[in-house]
Amino acid sequence: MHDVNDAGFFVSAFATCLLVILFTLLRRQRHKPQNRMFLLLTVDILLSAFFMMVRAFEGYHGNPSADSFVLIEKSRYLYFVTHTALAPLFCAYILMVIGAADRLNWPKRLALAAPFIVTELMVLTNPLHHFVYYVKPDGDHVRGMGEMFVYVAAAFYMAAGFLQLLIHWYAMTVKRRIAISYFVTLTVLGILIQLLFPNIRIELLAEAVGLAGLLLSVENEDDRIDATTEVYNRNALILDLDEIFRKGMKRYALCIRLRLREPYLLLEGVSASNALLEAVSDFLKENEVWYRIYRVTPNGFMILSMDEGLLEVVEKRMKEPFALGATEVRPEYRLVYAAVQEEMSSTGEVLLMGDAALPPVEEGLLVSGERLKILLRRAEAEEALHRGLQEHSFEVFYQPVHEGRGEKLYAAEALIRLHDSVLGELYPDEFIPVAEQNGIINEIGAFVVQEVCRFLQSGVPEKLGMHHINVNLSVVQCMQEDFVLKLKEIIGHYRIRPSMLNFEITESVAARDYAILERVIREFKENGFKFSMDDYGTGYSNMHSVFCLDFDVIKIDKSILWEAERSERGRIILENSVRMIRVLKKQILVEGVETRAQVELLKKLGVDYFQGYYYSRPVSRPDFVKLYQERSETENDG
Ligand code: G
Ligand code: G
Ligand code: MN
Repeated sequence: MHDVNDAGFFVSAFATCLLVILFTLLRRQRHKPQNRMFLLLTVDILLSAFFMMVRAFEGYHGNPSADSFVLIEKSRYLYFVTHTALAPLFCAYILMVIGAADRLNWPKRLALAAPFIVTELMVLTNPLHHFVYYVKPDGDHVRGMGEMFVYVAAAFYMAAGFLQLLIHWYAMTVKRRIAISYFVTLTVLGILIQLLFPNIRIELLAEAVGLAGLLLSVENEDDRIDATTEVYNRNALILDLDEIFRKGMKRYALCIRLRLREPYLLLEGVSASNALLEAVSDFLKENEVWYRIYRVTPNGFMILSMDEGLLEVVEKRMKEPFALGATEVRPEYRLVYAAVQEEMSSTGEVLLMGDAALPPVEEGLLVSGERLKILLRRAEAEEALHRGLQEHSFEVFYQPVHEGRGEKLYAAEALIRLHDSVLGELYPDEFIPVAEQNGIINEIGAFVVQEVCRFLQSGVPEKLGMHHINVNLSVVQCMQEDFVLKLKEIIGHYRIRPSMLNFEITESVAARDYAILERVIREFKENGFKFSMDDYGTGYSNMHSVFCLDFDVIKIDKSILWEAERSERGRIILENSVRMIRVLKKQILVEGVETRAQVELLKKLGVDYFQGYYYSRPVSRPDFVKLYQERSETENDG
């Protein structure tokens, strides 16, 4: 019935499967369901080949003994058992490769598996009912009705897999198309040849070789895998997201953004950050059943899932420490969570969940819902900042400061504006915090100082009687290396005296970065620059910095002035603030002055300088110059 040629086919199929299994196991990435299904499929073909091999060898011994007869029968039975699973496994594998499996809920999965379960049970119990096949005492194999069912089920799964392939054809990379076509063609050819020439038992070998092709291409995702953490890389995320949006698939996206603190890195060495990334990705892989993990940034993972419950699992785990060797580490992290079709409308937006500057930590570890909009708006602002630098659409506006006595022009505050070609007018309240986070603040700062220097160099400010121009500084800027030196270089280039510049630093940040600030202010003062404390009375009132830092001027925030007009309590606060600052022998500027009544009130209190819409809004340099030249002309006329 079988000759040794058959055994040759089976041995080859067996050896090929063994090779495929070996390489699959040797590859490091094998945690994904798709890889496990591939392994299962290969093992199934390997076993089929093995049982056929045993049958062929035993059958070749000429007159089989009773023992070998039993062995042949057992192999035949086991071959049936394993071979029945082949088409369903192939179908399941295809569904996983194209990502269709994720979309099936459990009832649907069960329905799809039903024909397999029924036929497999039928084959398994065949010794009881001989419905599938029957072996006559002389060894002849008699086909039963059941075998028809097995074939029909197999045809159903092959057709289903094939259909899904055609539907998803254009979503696959060319490499995948070629590999899968190769596998399908070989399998179909193998079956056909075996049907037409029953002596050439080539089907299993064809399938095994096809599998080897799949291993080399589909299963080998080196170009999609991140080498350190062995999850998908950013490129894979972009391709997958493109498909998700093209097809309108429903997904939840969760981004875990780790912050690897500097002191920690210095302490543990750079490899510690990799170890932490691996520990976090290991946890994610543990839970990877129906979701995919990507490394979207050097310190960020993105998870795409069908399952909303994912957020809860990750939130809970991230509160626990991660073990790195003998030490336990609690990484700082933030989570960004969104429903992909409802809240995110493009691949670019989802990527922003990993890339965009986040709102401050104080507002919570999780960014989702309404706050996603803030995130997206911040990201738009960030793009506008880059555009602004390229298209030169930043402009410095000036708002006058007047003397308390005589109300003459005393100085001006430089305030940055961004005329964006896409979003229109942008104000520093919105973009300065973003610029501080991504470092663009340093370029903006340099631009402002240069513009102010140009204005000063023109000689017009001095002619108008101005003593200096106020420039806002954020603490982030002060932290630049050689900051004071760089500033001196710039003003030296324009031949400006340092005392023509007065830097404003906001009070609320002064508390946190006190040590840095103290040093920078000392350096500034040593070099002849002036200093103001901005926004006094907002946020944290840091008495220590008011007393000890060497400010020339304290700027009382507009909210204090406005509250003084509204309530008795507000008036007491303003009066006592002014008195305290006078005792400290610092000069006082009040901003937000909008009415004559406010001017009179502040004059009575003995405030040194006024700034506000009462005198002028912040305006462009030409408008500012025009305004004061006109004013001095009318004064001269009168
Ligand atoms: O002009 P406006 O009220 O929009 O300014 C809001 C805030 O933005 C100001 O209080 C000021 O602190 C900040 N700001 C304006 N211009 C600059 C600038 O050039 N550099 C920095 N660091 N901050 C600025
Ligand atoms: O950082 P600082 O508080 O110095 O910034 C001053 C900001 O306050 C400017 O951007 C300016 O637009 C705003 N401002 C200045 N004077 C007035 C005023 O009289 N009324 C109001 N509403 N805002 C003002
Ligand atoms: Mn200011």
